[in-house]
Amino acid sequence: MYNPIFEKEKFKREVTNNVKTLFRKSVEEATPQQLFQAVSYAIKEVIIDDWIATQKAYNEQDPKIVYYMSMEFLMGRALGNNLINMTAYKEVAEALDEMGIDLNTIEDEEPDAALGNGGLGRLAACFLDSLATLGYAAYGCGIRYRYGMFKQKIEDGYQIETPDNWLKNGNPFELRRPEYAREVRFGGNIRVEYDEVGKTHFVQEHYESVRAVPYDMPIVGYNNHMVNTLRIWDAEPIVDFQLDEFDRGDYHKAVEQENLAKNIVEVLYPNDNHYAGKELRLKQQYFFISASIQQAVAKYKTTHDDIHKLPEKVTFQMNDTHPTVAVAELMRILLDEEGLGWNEAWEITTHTCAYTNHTIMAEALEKWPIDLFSRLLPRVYQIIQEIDRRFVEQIRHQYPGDEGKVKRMAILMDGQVKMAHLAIVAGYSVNGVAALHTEILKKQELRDFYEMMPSKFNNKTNGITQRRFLMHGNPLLADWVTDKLGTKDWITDLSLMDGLKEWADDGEALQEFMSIKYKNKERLAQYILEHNGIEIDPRSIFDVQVKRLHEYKRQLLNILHVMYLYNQIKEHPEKSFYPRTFIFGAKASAGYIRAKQIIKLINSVADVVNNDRSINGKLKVVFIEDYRVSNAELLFAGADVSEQISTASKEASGTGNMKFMLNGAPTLGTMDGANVEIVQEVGIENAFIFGLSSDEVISYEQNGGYNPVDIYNSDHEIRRVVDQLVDGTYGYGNREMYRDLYNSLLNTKSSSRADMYFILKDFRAYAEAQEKVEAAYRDRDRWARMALLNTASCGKFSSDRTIEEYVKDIWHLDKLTVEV
Ligand code: B1H
Repeated sequence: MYNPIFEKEKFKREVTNNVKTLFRKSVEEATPQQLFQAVSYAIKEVIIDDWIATQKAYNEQDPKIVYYMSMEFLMGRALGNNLINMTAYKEVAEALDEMGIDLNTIEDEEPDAALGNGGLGRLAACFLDSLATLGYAAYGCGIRYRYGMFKQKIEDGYQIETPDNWLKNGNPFELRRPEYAREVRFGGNIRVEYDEVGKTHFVQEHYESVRAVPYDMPIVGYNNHMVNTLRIWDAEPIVDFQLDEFDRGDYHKAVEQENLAKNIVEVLYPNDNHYAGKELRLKQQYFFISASIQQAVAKYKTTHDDIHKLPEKVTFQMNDTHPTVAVAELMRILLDEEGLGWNEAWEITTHTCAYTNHTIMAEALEKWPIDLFSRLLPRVYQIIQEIDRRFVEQIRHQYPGDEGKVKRMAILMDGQVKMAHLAIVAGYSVNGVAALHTEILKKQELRDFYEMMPSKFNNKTNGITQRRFLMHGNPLLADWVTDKLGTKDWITDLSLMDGLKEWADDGEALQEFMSIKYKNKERLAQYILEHNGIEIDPRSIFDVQVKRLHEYKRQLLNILHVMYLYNQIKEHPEKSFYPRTFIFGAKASAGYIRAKQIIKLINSVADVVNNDRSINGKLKVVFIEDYRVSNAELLFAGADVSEQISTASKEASGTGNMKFMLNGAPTLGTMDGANVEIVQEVGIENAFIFGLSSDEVISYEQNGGYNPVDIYNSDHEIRRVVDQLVDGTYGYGNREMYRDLYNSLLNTKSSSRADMYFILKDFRAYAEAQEKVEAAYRDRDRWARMALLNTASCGKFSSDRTIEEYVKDIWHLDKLTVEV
């Protein structure tokens, strides 16, 4: 216990006092929500001291800073995580217990900060945790959405979206920083002026602007007094003073500006792996980027006078293409505000910005229509035109006569601004997020760019933080690991997990390991009973697929297989069948109709199967409502099997796969994304791998697909399952309900290609892999060994390792120490 506030009695007094001053109540009278607030403010008190000390260390040690630019930070809840990282969790739980307060209940009062969709946003959150823990100076830069990822309700089997009013009760951990507000300008036109010495000036006029006001959230490092900052921007209208000179007194414009401010940060776009080409989305992007870059440059200038040396102290990491306008915004500031010439500005920019690619899904590629882009960001667009002009010249110089290259590589082409091309041309680093993904980028998607600038390309396999996903999510296993390793050092050095392999053949240790799993399964079963009203048996195999709903992730393959198993059980009641519980959790983007049909199908199958008494509860299907970071922690801890069954080549990395592995659930998956590396670490005998390889998928795709009808015709069990989509079995007699899903599998006319994601092609292999799961699970010792070896082999997948690689190969940051 390092801080006097956790002198138990003092802390208790603090909580009591907070309840009193905030709510005029006593602890006994306060609601759980009020207690959550009171406790959080008491914790924030302590954090603030370290936060100040960290800022002081920044000022004194002048480290290089990484600005992690991201439209998404999927933070989840802060209270428990902060306590873990302050190494005060158990002490605080104890102190509260003495006051008659249950910490778990209090934690459940905190809304998830769901400022992200899925893997990409959660990765950003894990990275911040690791940066602070490892002692690197970093800011997360993003948007303070008024509404985060929507809340999912399931009504009659259908997904219903309701707004996520996460700020309703206020956010005790955030700090409003109006002193750092910035102005961000949109639209209007650019007037060119020449001054007395003949220098050109670009003056934006008739623009609309908003005031960007930062809110800071503390990012507590583990046991090191380091507190970094997640800076998320809110928008406020500039009403009274700053209408530009042409528009002063224009009431209409004032109202418009007020609306702009209100709309811009209103809501997170709920699309995962899909680009929403909406004007408002582009406004969001420029809004937070302009504010963040202005801020970063201003901060640099308070202590440095040579702007040319910016890259020595500042680096901007662009989390996918969403923040790529940063490139042009930095150029604008250097050219127009710092008065630099093009070449020196370009030199600085191309040593400051770096880009991470997170997907090869074509529908996720950001391409903005030029007319929209140039209307909204006229000066930024001019700069991009010049970047493009020079780049095309370079292509022509390097590949004379090859206009194909120009067409494929230009930033501006066919009336569009291609954000990935801009990011690659201006970035000093381009990285993929798993080995296979990076290879596919180099050989396929970005091949031309790789050929032209090979040294920019590198891989950084994703990782996850063990502080949240083991220590907080699975305290029983965390304590067991500490006990077995004889040290807590794995908390900041996950490679030490390797030492658990020593116990892989120790009967007693295996039993302990499995009894912890069993307790976590009971905890999960309890959650499911409370939230779904479904009773599940913790002795059954918990087979879990939780992730965003997307066709390429193939939840449809999973549920079709459940339908197949159900047929088997009905037809062969005499055959022994190990009881199984299939657990799904997934949000579908609001406009993604087919994804929503799959959710409905899963719920229909659940309805039929769970209510069929003739199968004696051998099979249960559960759809977890509102899958999110907080309930994910329970799901990883309680899973036996980790479903990672994307069509090979489509999942750039996956990070859920790593969270399951850490918690001792073997992977049932394809050779896709980071699964490949998981198998490398744990050994193929400790995973269940099936299906087409990425090379096979890509080769089919290049030849126009494959014919699923052959499989449908030749495999009657598959045919039966597919037919059940349209024979009323799961449509409550309605044969049309799943017609579109049926067509998507078989009918070339329904979509571009029949069975685009090779579901029928991989079905048999998947069913066989599932049989192997069952066989392996029946052998309790074998399974325990396998599960333990998964936990023991997960060392590589800590985001600490990932961040150290970013630091060494890309960012070159200095380590900081915080003295208190
Ligand atoms: C990932 C996205 C994504 N890749 C566009 N791409 C979005 C793309 O709102 N948008 O426009 C939102 C998200 N998300 C995920 O990133 C990959 O699918 C995972 O495989 C990967 O693990 C994760 C982190 O790298």
